[in-house]
Amino acid sequence: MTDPINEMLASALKAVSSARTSAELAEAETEYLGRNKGFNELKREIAKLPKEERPAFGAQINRAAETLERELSARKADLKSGELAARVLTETIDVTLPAIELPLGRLHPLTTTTLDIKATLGGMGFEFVDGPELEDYKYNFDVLNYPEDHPAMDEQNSFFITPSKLLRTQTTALQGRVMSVRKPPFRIATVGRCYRYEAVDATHHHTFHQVDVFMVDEKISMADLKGTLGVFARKMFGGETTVRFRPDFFPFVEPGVDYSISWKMADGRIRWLELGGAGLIHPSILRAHDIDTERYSGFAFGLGVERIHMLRTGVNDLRLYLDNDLRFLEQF
Ligand code: FA5
Repeated sequence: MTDPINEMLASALKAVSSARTSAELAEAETEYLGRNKGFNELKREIAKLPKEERPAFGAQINRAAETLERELSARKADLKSGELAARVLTETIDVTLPAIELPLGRLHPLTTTTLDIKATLGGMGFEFVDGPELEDYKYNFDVLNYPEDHPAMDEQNSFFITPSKLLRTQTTALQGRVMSVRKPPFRIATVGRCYRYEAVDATHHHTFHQVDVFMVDEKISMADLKGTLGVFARKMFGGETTVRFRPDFFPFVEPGVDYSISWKMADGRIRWLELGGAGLIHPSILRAHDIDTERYSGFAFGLGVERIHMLRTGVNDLRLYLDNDLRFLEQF
């Protein structure tokens, strides 16, 4: 009497042992263990058998299929390691070939300047807070005491997105945001991108970066402002730098000043270079945020990040920072 199960197992094992590649082995596996094929096809015969013979027949099929699976996986491992060894022999790498040189990136000069600013002011106890570049008119102008149509706004023609939303023209816009959620004392600094609708030239861009620094505490005076600016300037520009104030107007400070730093030129002469604006925070701004002006006062100063880098390195055109010309960027 023929034994279909053992016959199938015998031919399956033969196919397994004679398979010479993983692909041939996979074919044999499908042939004998695939759905509706080989042993699975044989299982359909169970239903045709007398009831009492069915369990034994089923069990025999399962045992045969298990035997085949064991052989298959052993042969699979054999073939794989053989194929790997063959690949290792045929695929050689010439390690003496020159490598493909990958260009190495570096930080943008404005990024390194920003990191320097952060390290310096952070070390002086200022906490960095970010404000949105798409700012509310309210924070950019209203709460900073700009009356509508005030001439001070002419210098800060803005890119409006809606009548009440604009690209911020100054990082000073953060002041109102901070004061609406914090109570003094606080020392805050922020640095980021600003935008103005400008006629672009070597010292003005439509897109540039500013730092703003402000603190509110008891008994803050112009002396604190000058002392803080002096420490900041010496850390950023060197040990002998001094700071000079001249009266200026910004609607959010009283008194307001612009400040310059002394710059020793190659021939030893001192030049004064203007850096930015500063002053004592206008009491009306503090009052608008329920800060008791009998007890608290504050200072604020702001400056351009590009200007800092230009002074330190002698770059004479700030448009270069946004040109993304590697010949410029690779110098830093
Ligand atoms: C202001 O923006 C005030 N918010 C500064 C301030 C802060 C005053 C706190 C008082 C208290 P001003 O418009 O001068 O001031 O700009 C400050 C600095 O930002 C400038 O000195 C300059 O370095 C830089 N800056 C302004 N506009 C541009 C521009 N279009 N392109 C490049 N840098 C600019």
